This record gives sequence, C-alpha cells and structure tokens, in this order.
Amino acid sequence: MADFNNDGLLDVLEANEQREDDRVAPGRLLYNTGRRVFRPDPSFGEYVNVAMYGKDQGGRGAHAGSLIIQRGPCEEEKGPQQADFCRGHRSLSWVIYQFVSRAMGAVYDSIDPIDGDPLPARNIQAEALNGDGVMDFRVLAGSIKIYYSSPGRRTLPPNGGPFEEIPAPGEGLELGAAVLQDFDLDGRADIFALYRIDTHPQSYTVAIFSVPPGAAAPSFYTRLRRDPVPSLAADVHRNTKIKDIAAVDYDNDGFADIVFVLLERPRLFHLTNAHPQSGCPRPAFLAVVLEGDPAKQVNRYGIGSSLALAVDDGRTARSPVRTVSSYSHGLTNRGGARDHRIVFGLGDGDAPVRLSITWPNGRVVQVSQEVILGNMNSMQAPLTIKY
Ligand SMILES: [Ca+2]
Ligand SMILES: [Ca+2]
Ligand SMILES: [Ca+2]
Repeated sequence: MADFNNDGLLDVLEANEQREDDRVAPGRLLYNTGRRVFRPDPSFGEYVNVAMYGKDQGGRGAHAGSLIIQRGPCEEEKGPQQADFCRGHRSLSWVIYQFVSRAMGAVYDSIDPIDGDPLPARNIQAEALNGDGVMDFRVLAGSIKIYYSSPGRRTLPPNGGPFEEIPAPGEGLELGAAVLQDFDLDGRADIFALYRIDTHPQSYTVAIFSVPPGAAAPSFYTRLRRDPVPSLAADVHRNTKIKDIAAVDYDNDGFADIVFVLLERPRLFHLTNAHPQSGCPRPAFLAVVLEGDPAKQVNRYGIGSSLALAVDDGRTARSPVRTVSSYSHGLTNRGGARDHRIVFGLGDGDAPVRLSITWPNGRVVQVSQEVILGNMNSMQAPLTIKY
C-alpha cells in the first residue's frame, strides 16, 4: 500500500499470482477515490512475485516514487490468453513503474529475467548502507545479496554492478530467511539470517552479520555470531520451509524482535532482543513516526518519505538515511511486517544534531536538536512529526 498517484490517499497494489486456468487475472493497482471506492488503473496488470515502493535511483535523501516489481511465474502452457499475456510479462522479469503526468507507466522493463539471476527473489529490502545516502538493496534469492548503489545509475533490478554476496556460516546450511535492521542500535544495519541444518531438518541456526566499524568499501559484512535455535527443534515440522521473516519491536525496548512464518503450519516465533553483543548495553536511539495530511496531498503515514539524521560523535559527523517504504506491510512476497516507527540507532557515542525529513511531495523540513533531545529513547512515545 502506498500513495502511487500522489494525491494524499493511500492506494492498493493487488499482488495476484497466475491462475491455474486460462483466465488472465493479473494484480491491479487500485486508486483510492476517498469515497470508499477504489478505481483500477486500466494500464496496469502484473503477476507479482515481490514488490517494493522505493527509490530505484536518485540522489542522497531522495524520496520514494518507484514501484519496483519482480514479476511472478507466468506459464504460457495454461492457454492461449495466458500465453498472450505472458509474452509481455515474462516469469521473473523486473519492471519499474512511476506515476508521471497523470498515469502510471513502466519506466523500466527488463523484458526477460536478468541474466545470471534466474531465481525468484524471496524478499527485498532497501536501506542506505554504504554511507552515500543513496538507497542500497538487499535481495534474498538463493543467498543474501547486497546491491550497493552508484549515484546516477539504476541499482535495481540487479543487472550487474558491484554487489556483495553473504555466504552461509558453515557447510550444509540452507538459507531460510533474512532481514536487515540495526539490531544492536549502533547506527549500522545488521543482517539476521536463519538457516536450516541439512542433516537435521528440524534444527535451525541463526547468524548475525555486521559491518565492522571503519569498514570503507565492500565487502562490508562479516559474521558476528552463530547460534543454534534450540527452542524450535521440538516444535518445527520435519522438512518445513521458512516462508517469511519480520523484525518489529514488539516489547518496545528499542531492539527489534524477530518473527518468522513456516510453510506448512504458519507459526510465529518470537526471539526477543536477538541482537549481537555490541559491548554497549544501553545504546541510545531515536524513534520517529511521520503523520501526513491527506488534505494536503500527503498520505497519512508519510510512505515515500526520506529521513536523514545528522549525528556527531565528537570526531566525525555522519548522516544516516532511512525511508518510509510501508506502514506495516508491503516489503516482501509473503507478509513481511515492518515496524512503522523509524529507528535510528545511536550507540553510546553519537549525538543527534538535526533531522531532515523529505516528504513524498518533495517538501523538506528540519527538526532541531532541542526537539530531538526531548524525544529520545522511547518506542512508546516516539518523536512524531506532523506534515
Ligand atoms: Ca492515491
Ligand atoms: Ca548494527
Ligand atoms: Ca524488542
């Protein structure tokens, strides 16, 4: 869900898969008219494997405006109508839509699947990882792949360019799910990954990958920790598959918690505070919530906004960037709930200086240090910025 046509009202992306018969019923874009009526976009129809609303290219702190889709399977054998549709919407190809001059149009279409990456992406996530403030992407497709942005170039879909692939932390481990988040609140995004142990299908192991301080160029990620997950062994059905994972701070202590869903019997597991030992027991953080104003053509949750927090540790100044890509869903193909509170981890040495918010319509506002300092370290009372 996002405001695809920039009128302040949240619209809906219907993420259909191909039907088993010859009836072509692709996913639609449904515009919210504000009168409890949703109007489908006549020019849009896609089978969706994964979708994300974000920024596929652009400068530092750019707000979102692109609907990025990896198409779902499209089999021509299902009948003549499906065959006709599938020729223009090939399985696992990528397409990017933008709303330009009153209509949603494809600004990029890979036509065919990207060479060398024929696997369906299981999920996709965007964060500014390498310090240039331009969104980078984490894609889960067989393994964890990171695509670092190059300013001025299209980073997604992943058709080459610099990237980092994160290996399994040992032999005989099958990747189940992974999520990118700053789990230890030190200001750098970590990767939490769950692997199934091939020889013991009911056993799982967790690995956390982090960026060591001072790392200046890819490859950034090194394994910080590997732990068995003993609590799962008795509960998990043999040979089950992990379907999805989400990181949301359920107990409001600032540290993201992990929930994942299994294929056969959907189940939730709650691993409280699964963050690495940072040597910093009580890191500071700033949680921010945006409130748009539909009457001023800015959607209620500020989806599409970009936030940059200037911080200073006394020696160097940095400015980590986050985007609001969804309110609670919309990140992956199977759910993928996401915390609606945007959290900036500050470790134990970073002092916030200023917060810049770029709203979906491009308007930039600054929040002063005084206001920030009055709203620190609380998930229950986050810094709430109204448009
Ligand atoms: Ca809208
Ligand atoms: Ca971190
Ligand atoms: Ca927590």
